Amino acid sequence: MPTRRQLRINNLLQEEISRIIRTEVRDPDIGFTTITGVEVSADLQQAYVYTSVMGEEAQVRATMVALTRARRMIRSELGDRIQLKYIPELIFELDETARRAQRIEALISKFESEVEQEDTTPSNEEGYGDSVGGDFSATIAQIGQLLKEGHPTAIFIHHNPDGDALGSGLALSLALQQLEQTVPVVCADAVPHRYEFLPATDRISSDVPEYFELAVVLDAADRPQLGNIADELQRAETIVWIDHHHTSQGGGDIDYLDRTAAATALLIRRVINALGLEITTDIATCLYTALATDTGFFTFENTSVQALEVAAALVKAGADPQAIAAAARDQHQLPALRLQGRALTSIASAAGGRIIYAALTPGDFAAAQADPEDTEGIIDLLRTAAGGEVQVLFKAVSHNHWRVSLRSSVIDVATIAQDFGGGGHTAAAGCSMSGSLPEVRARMMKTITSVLDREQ
Ligand SMILES: [Mn+2]
Repeated sequence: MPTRRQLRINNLLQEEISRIIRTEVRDPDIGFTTITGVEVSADLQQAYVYTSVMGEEAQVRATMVALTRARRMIRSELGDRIQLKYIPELIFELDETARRAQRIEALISKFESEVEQEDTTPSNEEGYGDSVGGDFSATIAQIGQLLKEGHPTAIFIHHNPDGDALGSGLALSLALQQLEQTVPVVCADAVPHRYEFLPATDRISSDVPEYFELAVVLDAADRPQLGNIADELQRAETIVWIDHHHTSQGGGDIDYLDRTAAATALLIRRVINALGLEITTDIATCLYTALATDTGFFTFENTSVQALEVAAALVKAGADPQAIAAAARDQHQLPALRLQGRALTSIASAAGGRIIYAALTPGDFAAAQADPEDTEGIIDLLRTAAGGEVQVLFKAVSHNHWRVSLRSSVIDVATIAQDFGGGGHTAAAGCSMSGSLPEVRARMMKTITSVLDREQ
């Protein structure tokens, strides 16, 4: 496996060479070209530049010849742009695998767009990694390459896992099984009851494998979100980080962060498609569950046309919307229902009714015989209070420690959560706070009120 330094140089070279080919090399022989990866030798003397070219055989060959012709010019251009003592010799290699995958993806995309009659607007979710948030095709190809190499791999998802974390993790693990890889999904916390219907949940465990080389982190904005298994990540030789959170920092050797995507599942689907793997019924079920739960079953403001189009494609692939909603949304354990009752009893308002909040104390959890996972969905009940612009739920971790969930369709709650060391999305965020309930509540209300005042 390449060292981190090599990986970093590979990334840098890939980025710059792509840019130079796009903007500096003006050779009509060069067709539609994607640099899918760069591999620098251990002594940094040579770099293999894997290139995928769209088009017919003759066009591909002409492009490769033209690139080889241009390599001296590209190399000297690199010398001006990057800080390296020695710019490696460039060796352009045709990447047939990526080309095949691209062709498959193009076919799938064409098929889907025909079926769905989406014509004039280029669909962002259907293409080979293209997206509203930017062009990720090179990153996706690089991740695909790494996954194909078959290193012992572990998938890490965030603690207190939701439908997107679980569905994305299981979908990727199930897809890699088609490459004869057995990849566990590690999570600090257990699978909530409502997600036990998902296929292959026996792959999820809090036991981090003794040995793994590659770690794929999903749906987590930063390392602390992994909970008490975060430190285990250091044992990986290479980390791939895939996430869609607004506040996502990444932190992998390769980061694939599309902050415009409705769910991490959309990114995973692109990776699976790029690998040319099949979206089986089980994989479709996982991805649909992830997408549905992260969009509030297609009612939140992140419910884009793309999200709905992908949902339709997943239903075609075998996902059952009715069964998934019945299991993941409409089933509640009694402790969760009791906890909802307690939260609703505590409901109050501030800032003239613009802030709606509720709290669950350690006593509430004990009386309801409920766990932290039973709080899921309670914040959405608060959102049904008429006149509310911001919703806040305080959930006791202990007497002096609180997890705070924030929602708003009026102000950016991610920024507020960040003020308290948390994060999330503009409309949905969370943080942790220490102190007695009256203390943390007063601090939070003061912050939100000042933001609301500024809005006016
Ligand atoms: Mn998510």
